[in-house]
Formats: sequence, structure tokens, C-alpha cells
Amino acid sequence: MPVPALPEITDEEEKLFRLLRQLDVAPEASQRAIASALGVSLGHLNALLKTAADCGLVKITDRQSADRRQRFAYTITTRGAAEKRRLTDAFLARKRREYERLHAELTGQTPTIVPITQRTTVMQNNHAPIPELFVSYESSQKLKKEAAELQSWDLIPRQICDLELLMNGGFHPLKGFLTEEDYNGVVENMRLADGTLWPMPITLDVSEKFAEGIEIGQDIALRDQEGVILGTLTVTDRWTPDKSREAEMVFGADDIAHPAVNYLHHTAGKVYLGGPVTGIQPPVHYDFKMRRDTPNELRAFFRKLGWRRIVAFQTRNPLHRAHQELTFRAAKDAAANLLIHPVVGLTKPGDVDHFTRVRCYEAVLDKYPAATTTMSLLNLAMRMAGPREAVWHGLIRRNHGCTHMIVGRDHAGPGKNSAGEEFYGPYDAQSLFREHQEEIGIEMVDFKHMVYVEDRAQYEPADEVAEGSTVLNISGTELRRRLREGLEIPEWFSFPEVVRELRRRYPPRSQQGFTVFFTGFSGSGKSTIANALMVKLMEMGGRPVTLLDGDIVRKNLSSELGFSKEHRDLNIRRIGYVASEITKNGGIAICAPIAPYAMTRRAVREDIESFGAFVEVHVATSIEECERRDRKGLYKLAREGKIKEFTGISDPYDVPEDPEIRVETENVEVDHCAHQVLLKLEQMGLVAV
Ligand code: PPS
Repeated sequence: MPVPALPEITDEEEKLFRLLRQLDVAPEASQRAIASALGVSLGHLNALLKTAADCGLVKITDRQSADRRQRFAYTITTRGAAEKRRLTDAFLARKRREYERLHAELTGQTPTIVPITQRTTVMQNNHAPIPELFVSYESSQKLKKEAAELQSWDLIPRQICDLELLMNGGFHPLKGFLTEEDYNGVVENMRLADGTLWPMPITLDVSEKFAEGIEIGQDIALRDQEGVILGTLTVTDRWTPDKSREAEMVFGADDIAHPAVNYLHHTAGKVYLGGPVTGIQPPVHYDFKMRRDTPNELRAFFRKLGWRRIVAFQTRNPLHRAHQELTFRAAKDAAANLLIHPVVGLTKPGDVDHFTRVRCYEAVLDKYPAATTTMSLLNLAMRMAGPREAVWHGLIRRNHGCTHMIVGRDHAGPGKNSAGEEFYGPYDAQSLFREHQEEIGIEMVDFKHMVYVEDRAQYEPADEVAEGSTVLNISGTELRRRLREGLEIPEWFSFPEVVRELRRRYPPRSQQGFTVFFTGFSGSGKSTIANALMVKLMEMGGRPVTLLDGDIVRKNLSSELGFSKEHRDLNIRRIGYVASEITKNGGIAICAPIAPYAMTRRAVREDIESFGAFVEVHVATSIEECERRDRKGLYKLAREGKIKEFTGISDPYDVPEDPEIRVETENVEVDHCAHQVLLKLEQMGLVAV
């Protein structure tokens, strides 16, 4: 292995490095103490401090102490912290060169030691701590204050996940968000500029507007969504990436059916910033605290228990009996302990939420023989990048102290592309992993497809089942159907505790929340039918019912709004928001506004449908009939021009093209109209009449 071309380090730089290190570990020390720790005179120390301050590496402030030697306080700036890390690498490289020279002199041979930056063997001691990007507690307190003056970037959820793993060593050897050179290497051939294997671009995407205000060399504060500072970034690179090329190279296709490609084009900012990160504090998690571990916490845990061989199982789905069987078998075959390492950051849109999943995992954990298995939650934002993702998962698991990882069929697959075909071949992930296994530093364990053999009442690997046996299976789609319809889920398939959790999260449709959305002209009868429906639903009981009538909403939620298109849209979006919250929490929302615009109704439907059913009811009373009834006398005023922008008279109404139900009110009893809606709800499985 050739000696890496790391820059030489001068003696002065070495002193600077030691000064920065000293100030980081003991920022309150007196000048005399610092000088003696460094082995330099006070005069030399002052010169060093001046250089460090002039270069913006250290901030010197007056401490107003009576003691002359304690007069100043020193703070390492974020640039200083980054410089310290750069010098650490350069310093180590120098030591290595010295070692190599000595080795050659003594033995006459070139040593075969692998450079640290490309070395996986260093990781193979899965008990040793791994480098993090955090500064000491004292420095972090100072940096927090200093950062108040920095420009801030408010991280979005995916960036928070990335930053957490950068800072805690989960993404080791990355030292920050990728620079342009590293990014190009990663996109093109899965390697950082120095040749290290790294398959996933970890970039900080920002808006053009924000990027314009940043100068190269500037430090920016990285904050969470509440404005809490997590770290800083010294911006060394800023560029506008070719996203289509990134999509093609990393995800295999520039097709927005791929969730990460969709994210790239529709969520990610246009400009990328790169540079070293200085960690101040990890993001706070309020849920499942005891189940979250940094790489070093897991390593310490394995060290404490004496676990040398650990098989990691990556998952984003609830575990059923087949998973328990296959993971246990994998660990047994590898003579290793098992780490269930589920992703709780961002997974594939539409997945079971992590709260439900973790409760399910906890139930399954009890099914393994005691002391063989543990579980830890990984706050990773998955990209669903199949083969590249598998390699990335391997590196992350290695960093978390694992020695083996289970890689299955279609690992981290994104589903079908826009032509209805799979993005990746079923074994692409396994073969890419196998190709890079040495470098990843983790051994791949094949995922055995386990099936339930009825005659033998046990799970067996599919390829070992005796001919003629009856094999049972329940697909994911079938499981969802059974949950939706409240049908039996047999014990051979899953554990009763897991099924109970899933049923709590996915009650049958007749127990889920939903929204009935009436639309029609003023005076069409929306409110009257909505009221009758509400009473009928309340009579049935079981779920709370809320009526969001047009007039009531206008009085309580939208009193400042008029009837322009913009105001009407805002009014309907507010109704949609409240209805979506009610639906999400298992209630029934009945809305009865005019809602004249099809686009807005569609947007509200989309908001609600991620939580429950949306039933659009078009109250199809003609405008002539409404005007004839003119219950509130408004049509008369509208005709006289006293009310402007009146729907149907001087303002448009888009007739719903495809509502769930259309009700005619002319010569029909209100009770009958409400009953028709109720029957529709029953037909959709939303109520059990
Ligand atoms: S919208 O378009 O959905 O925001 O309207 P909505 O909130 O349902 O409010 C409609 C009620 O406001 C009264 N009103 C008007 N309607 C239509 N156009 C104009 N310009 C207007 N000005 C006042 C009217 O009484 C509507 O009540 P409903 O219950 O529909 O009869």
C-alpha cells in the first residue's frame, strides 16, 4: 500500500496543534500551566497564542482577574477545532512516516502497514472507541455562546439525522459534509477523494438565497428545528450539483418514483455546502431514550459483555416469527451475538411509524434466548438506494462495533420505478456488499428465506423444505388487508403481542377516523344534511364527531377572511388542517363549506388521506333552486350587486367530477339525503350500521 500523500507538518504546526489540544482539554488553565504542558517558555507561548488568534483559531478575551497570569480566557473557535483535527491527521501521518523510515532502516524492508484513512483493520477491534466530531464539554459551552454571532442554517429532518451520525462517529471516517471533490468521487465511484470507500453522498443542501450570503472559509451554525445549536460547519466548498447525474449514478435512475430521487429534486436545496463539522451537542430525543446508543456506547456495551462477534440486523419493518427465526439462525450460524438495529430516522414513505415498530420489537426481543440478543435504535435517514445502501449500512454497522451484517434479498429496495419495474435486481445488494466486504470490514451473512411448514409446525429455510410439505405464508399486502378488515392473524405468523400493537395502530376501518366533506352552493342544504348526519353518527357512538360548518368556521377560525379566491383557499385549507388532525386522532370530521375550487378540495383530500378516508359529498342542488329558496336573502343581495363575488352568481364553482357520492335535494327529505351518505360510509367499511 503506498504511503498516502498527506501534507508535511512543520515543528511550529506541531506546537500549534499541541496548544489547541491543550486549550480544548483545559480552557481555564493559567498561562504558566499551558506553557509547562507544552514545554515552552512563557514568551514562546505568547507568540503561539498571538499566531493562533491572528489566524482565527483561538479567541482571547479579558477575564478581568486580579491575578496577572489568569488575566485572559481562551476559546477555540470552530475553525480552531477543524484545524486541530486536520493537524491530528497530519501529525499521525508524520509519525507513520517516521516509523516507516525506522522500520526500513532496521529490517531493510518496506512495512506493510495500511494507511489509517484506508484501514479497516483498525475498526476490526470492535471494542475500541471510534473518533467522534464533538469538542470537549468546556469548549462546547464556549462555542455555543460564540455561535450566537454566526449565520445559522436550520436543518431539516434528514439533515439532522445525517449530522447526528457524522458527529457521533456513525459515519466515520467522514469529518463533515462532503466537499465537492469528495462528492464527485462518491457519486462516480463510491470513493472519497483519498480513495476511502464511501457509497452515499452526505451533503448539506441549502437554498440559493442562503448560499449567496456565505463566504468560503466562513463558519455557520447548524441548528435543529427549534433553533438549538448542534454543531458548526466551516464552509470550504459551495457548488451547484448536477442532481440528475447524482440520481443516475447513486440511485440508478433519474426517476422520481424513487423516494430519494424525488427528495433530491423536490425537497433538497439547489446548492451544496461542504466542509468540516464541529460537534457541539447531539440532537435530543425524547422517545425511547434507553434504546438509543451512539457507536461508542454500543462498543462499550459489547466490551462490557465480552461480545466479540456481533451480527447486525437492519430493519424498517415490524418483526414477525419468520424474522425472529432467521435472525436467530443467522447469529447461531455465525457463532455470534445478535443486534437488532432498526432504523428510526427516516424510512420509506408509508412505512409503519417507528413508535409502533419499537413497541413491536420490544415484544419480539423477549422471544430470543436471554443474553444472546440486544436491540438499539439507529437514527439514520435511509435513502432506499439498494446496493449502495447495503454497503453504506455495512460501514455504519462496522462503526457501531458489529462484525457481521445480515443482507437479504432486495436490501433497502425502493419498490417499483415509473415503468412498473424494480429499480434493482433482487441480489444486487448482496453482490455489491460481497465485492467490498474486506474494505467494509464486516462480514455479510446471507438472509435465509424462512417459511412455515405446516406439517412440521415449524419454520424452515425455504430451500430445505422436504418435497410435498405444506408451506404457509402471509404477504405484506395480505397482512394489511387482515388488519384493515379486522380479520384473524394466526399465531404461526406473528406473536400475539406484535399483532396487538399493530391492531392498536391500524384498527379496522370501522374504528378509524375519517372526514366527510360536503361541497355545494350556498343554500344547497349542506349544513342541514351535515347536521342530520352528525346526529345519526352520534347516535351510533364509538367515535367523537365534529362538525366544521362553513358559517361556524367563518365565525371562529376565519373571521378575518373575505371571499376572494385567496381567502376562500385559505379558509378551506384551515378546515382541511383541522379535519386532518381529527381524522389522525381517530375522530369523525364533517365539513360543510362551499369549497368552490377543485384544486383546493384535491389538496385537502391529499392532506387527509394520509390519516384516513376522505369522503367527498357533492350536494348537487342547482343554482336556480338555491336562488329560489334564498333562505338567507343573500342571492337577492348578490343579484342587486350588494354582495360581490357571490358563488354561482358572480363567482365560479367547479362542479366535483368524481365525488364519492352526489346527493340531489330537490323534492327529497333531508333525512333521506343523510341516510344515503350513511349507506355510502357503510359501503366503504367506515361505519358498521
Ligand atoms: S368558501 O368559499 O368555502 O370559503 O365559503 P364558506 O366558508 O363556506 O362560506 C360561505 C357562507 O358565507 C356566506 N357568504 C357567501 N357565500 C358565497 N359567496 C359570497 N360572496 C358570500 N358572502 C357571504 C354564505 O351564507 C355562505 O353560507 P352557506 O352555509 O354556504 O349558505
